[in-house]
Amino acid sequence: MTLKLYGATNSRALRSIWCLEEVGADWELVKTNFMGDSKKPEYLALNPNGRVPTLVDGDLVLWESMAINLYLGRKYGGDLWPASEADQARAIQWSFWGITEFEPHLLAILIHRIMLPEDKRNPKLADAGERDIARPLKVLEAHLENREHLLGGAFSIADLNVVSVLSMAGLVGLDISAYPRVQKWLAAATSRPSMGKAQAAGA
Ligand SMILES: N[C@@H](CCC(=O)N[C@@H](CS)C(=O)NCC(=O)O)C(=O)O
Repeated sequence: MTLKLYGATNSRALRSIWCLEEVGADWELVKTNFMGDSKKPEYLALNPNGRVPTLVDGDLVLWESMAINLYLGRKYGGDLWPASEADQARAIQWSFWGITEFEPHLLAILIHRIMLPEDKRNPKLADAGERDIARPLKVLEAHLENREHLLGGAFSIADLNVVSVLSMAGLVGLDISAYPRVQKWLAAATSRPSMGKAQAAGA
């Protein structure tokens, strides 16, 4: 059965689009922009938050990008889903960490340096985001000291989920050159063919 993903590539839906491409699912994009389409009654019936993405897999309607990716990884991911319970728990840990420890800082920079009209921006919030993101970046840099991937051996759903958040760094012009291992890990993950396919999915 074809999975349906509602969203657009210029949104957090890209995370789940990337995951769908990485797991090689049979899926289709229901193009849904997050300004108008996501507020229409038919979409709100699927996702009352009025946000993207939303996944439909048969009877299952699922929102929240990380929940979608963990589901896709577990059900369709093959080796992308870690084999041991301990690594599965670590994958969940890293995924939550990405959206709680990284995402708010990146969003503060995005909103107050790029998205809002200049007279509505609060540069202090953007500067605070840039300052505070150093803490999780240091954690990641240290973690990658002896490993190429978050769980060690191979690229997993943990890498995909954290990279899918941190890749916003490029968009907001965040300089991460002080974290060379993070930079290398990010570049390797975002140059996977699945990411290229994901970005082209909205065309
Ligand atoms: N926590 C949600 C956030 C989703 C979200 O905020 N998506 C944005 C686009 S990046 C959206 O739909 N915004 C429309 C709105 O907030 O009304 C997730 O990760 O899926």
